[in-house]
Amino acid sequence: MHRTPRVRSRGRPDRLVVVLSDIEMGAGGALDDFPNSPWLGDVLRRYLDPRYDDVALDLVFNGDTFDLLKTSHKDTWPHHVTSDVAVAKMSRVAAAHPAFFAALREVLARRGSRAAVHFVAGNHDLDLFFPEVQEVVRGLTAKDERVRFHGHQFELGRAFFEHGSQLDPLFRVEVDQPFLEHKGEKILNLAWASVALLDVVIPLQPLLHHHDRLKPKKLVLELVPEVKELLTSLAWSYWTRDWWRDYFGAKNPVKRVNWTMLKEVVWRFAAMDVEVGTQADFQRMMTEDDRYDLRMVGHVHEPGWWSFSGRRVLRTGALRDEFVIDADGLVQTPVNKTWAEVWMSGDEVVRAYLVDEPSPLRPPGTMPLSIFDVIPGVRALLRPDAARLEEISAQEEQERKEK
Ligand SMILES: [Mn+2]
Repeated sequence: MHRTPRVRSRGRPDRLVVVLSDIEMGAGGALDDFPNSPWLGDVLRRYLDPRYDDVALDLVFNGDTFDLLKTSHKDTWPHHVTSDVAVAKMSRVAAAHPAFFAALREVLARRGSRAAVHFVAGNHDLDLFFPEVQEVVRGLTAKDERVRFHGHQFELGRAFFEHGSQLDPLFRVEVDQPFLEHKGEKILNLAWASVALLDVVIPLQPLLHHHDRLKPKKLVLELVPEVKELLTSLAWSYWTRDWWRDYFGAKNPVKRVNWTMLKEVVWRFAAMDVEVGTQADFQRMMTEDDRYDLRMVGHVHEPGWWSFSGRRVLRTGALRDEFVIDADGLVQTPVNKTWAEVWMSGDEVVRAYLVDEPSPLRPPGTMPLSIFDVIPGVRALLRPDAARLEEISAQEEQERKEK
């Protein structure tokens, strides 16, 4: 095909795309990883400033906006998520975050057709695939085409948006099959790792919710080894339940789950640095594919920037609350919040960058002052043979390596 040579130009921006990920709004209280939706509402309202008046505004919530995975339903964490269960969880989260929805309504009302809100599903809010859940969100924002649900990914011109969990082997789900049929009901097709988390780790939330917010993970486990012991023993007793392997064996014969994989999932919650398991090959993506000048991802809760010949991957950090502890575990420093601003002109990405801001403090009484307060609670749950189980699993791993 003959193509005319030309120089592609990037004109004056006519669109601002604001990208936020991993907000993980929960159902309120101490267990909620993001109790600051009034702060988020203020951030969103900044884009009502007159200096943005002559560009279109797109707010992109790039996955894990709502922490529906960790939101309980009737005091349990069901892994058969029907639309009724999903709607009930979504309604609980919405009730705890009126300021978020009020800000979206205000932005949409004041900007009219020159604003759009995009939701990408992440591994914590796959429930957004249910049309019934989308209706709940539309009911709180706008019941028109300005509020869009894109599933796992979407593109605006030469910019591509995805949460990032589909790049993570542990949390990848079937792209074309968000639902399963189970006993005549439509249920969410969760990744096996999510099911394992629901069964093993998430029920520990009342005890360990705050430790899930601490970084670096390895240091947390060195300082509070009882947590590692507890997770290992719970994972092991889960693993040795035969029905579990039967269930997943039948459902997914290709990807066999083994003990090491299960342990990785469980530890990732509290014991591993997320990067270890989830480093996607952004460099290769940019080298091999010239369709996009910008790819936006989130998911691993660590802001990042990769580039290759004018193409870029930007990774937004978590907006949910996280804390860095010092070497003695006595000082907790809130991690800054990062999101992205992308300026576009038609299909072209003109410029893109990360915004970095100090985190607001959690409301009084919603976090422990000391990370060591949990030790008696964790000890009470420890099985006496936990140390022995740790030995067995170390042995098993050794044998596997020698094979
Ligand atoms: Mn995620």
